[in-house]
Amino acid sequence: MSAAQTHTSKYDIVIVGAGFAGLYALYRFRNEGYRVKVIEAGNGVGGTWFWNRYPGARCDVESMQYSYSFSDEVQQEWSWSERYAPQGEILEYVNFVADKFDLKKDIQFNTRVNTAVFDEAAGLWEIGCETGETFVAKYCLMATGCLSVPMSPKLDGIERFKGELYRTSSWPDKPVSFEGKRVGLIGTGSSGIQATPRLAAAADHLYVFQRTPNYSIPAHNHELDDDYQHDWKSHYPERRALAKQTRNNTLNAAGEGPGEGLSWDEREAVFEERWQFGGLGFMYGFTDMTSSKVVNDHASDFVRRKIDQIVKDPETAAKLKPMHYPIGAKRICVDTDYYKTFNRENVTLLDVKADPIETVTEAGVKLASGEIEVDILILATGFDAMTGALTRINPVGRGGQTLTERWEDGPKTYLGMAIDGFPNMFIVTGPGSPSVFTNMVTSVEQNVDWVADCMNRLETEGVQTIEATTEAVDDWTVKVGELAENTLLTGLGSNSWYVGANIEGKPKVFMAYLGGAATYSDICKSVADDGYAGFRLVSPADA
Ligand code: N01
Repeated sequence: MSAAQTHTSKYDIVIVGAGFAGLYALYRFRNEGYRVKVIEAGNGVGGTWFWNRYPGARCDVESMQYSYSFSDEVQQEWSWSERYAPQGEILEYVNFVADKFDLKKDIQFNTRVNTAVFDEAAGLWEIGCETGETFVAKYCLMATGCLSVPMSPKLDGIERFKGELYRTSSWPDKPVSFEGKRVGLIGTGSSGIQATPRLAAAADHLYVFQRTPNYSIPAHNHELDDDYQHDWKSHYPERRALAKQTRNNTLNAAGEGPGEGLSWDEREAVFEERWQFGGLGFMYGFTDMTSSKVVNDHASDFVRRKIDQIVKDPETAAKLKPMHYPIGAKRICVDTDYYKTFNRENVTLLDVKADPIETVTEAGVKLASGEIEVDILILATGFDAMTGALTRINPVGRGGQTLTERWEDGPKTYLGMAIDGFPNMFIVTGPGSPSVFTNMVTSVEQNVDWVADCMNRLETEGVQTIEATTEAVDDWTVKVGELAENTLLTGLGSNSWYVGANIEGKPKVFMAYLGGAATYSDICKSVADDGYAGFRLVSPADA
């Protein structure tokens, strides 16, 4: 091992991850005068947008909103080309921000963090990397993302496959040619649904292996004209402020009332209007979309009827219709021409629940009914969501307790940001925060600002450690669970990554706070205003 590899460096804060969260945290903390280091596994910034380069990858939050608000200069200088930004443009955007503020000089790329140990005597975190390097800091900020660790699907024989094998979640940084090729795609979540039309257009034949059909709403994506952008840019401060008062940090014309008391025709009109407008806003038509079975059944049925109208072959349409879970219980998808793609001659939908995958062979995929030969196999099989990146590092806290021990029954946090037994460690948009139910960029800024304000106060007051109390963590976890229990997102529809159902052995716990982003932000603020209620602050004199 070289001298450089065994090197130990000391900082005020080590940030793990250089996605949207890590970059903003670096900007904010460095501006506050802290010595900061960001450690990133990839060879560039962007996190999820760095790795997920698959054909068709784009955001499902509108571009004018899925962007940083902390710098008006950035807001004014950057121009988005489409209503929903493609992956490549978001990657350009994060690089633009990183270069503008000269952030890359404090990021160590190509370095995967694999350990984090709290040294109780010194009151410091020791962050270990696969390179052998150790970074020591008073504070550790986990900006590791909610959907950053690909899950490994159980696919017998996958190592035998002799063709090209790709994962949407770690797509190569080079063009992949589909011309004249038979392509197999396993998985029909957001990634698979976005990739399908693009693959179908480029390949000789596309086989879509679907285990569970998903509800997908048209994006109605389009180019953004200058007037529209100008209008946003001249109203950014008030629009950002309004967005922060919503449940999901997004201005999406949320319906103000419940749908349950309305007539079928009245609800139908709202669904139709939202289908025509496109995007995730379909789920915000009524305040009881995910709590009223009547309203949810109607919305689910509405999408199924749309599938019947779009897909010409009734048998294919029947396979594409989600029948056994409420809309929203799995994250809904936003697509461009997904259902229509199944009208193409060169696309075959295979229902692998009815006709299961037995094994992957050298030449393709063997179903119970026979072998499908493909030249390229693509896994769009999802992530170990919300907790995967943290449990892989498996921080060791006070008394040698590991995170996986503390989270044996599922993730437990205070505000999604702190864990008892893990002093001076914060998570950005961790489990127990609204995170994936919101515009993530705004949620990231809110969490980072809260942590930065907290650290400033601790430093001013000479506090050595801050640690969530077990009582606060337990109470918050109960609250998160209760909010989810009052919806249709658990129980019947709980076969989703929201509850860890896609990972064998993972505790089945709903992992996001459903009280809404605005309420969450108010709670965070009052915790701080109350002198960090629910946290134990220790100064050298108390030790
Ligand atoms: O992953 P998923 P994803 N055999 O877990 C199937 C965000 N995102 O990468 O449902 C056969 O949703 C699995 O089947 P089933 C967004 O939050 C956002 O698509 O378990 N199939 C499912 O169909 C999203 O929700 C954007 O029965 C297998 C699929 O693989 C999240 O990331 C774009 C299988 C996995 O779907 C995850 O989306 C992309 C097996 N052995 C992603 N194992 C946008 O911004 C798994 N599957 C638009």
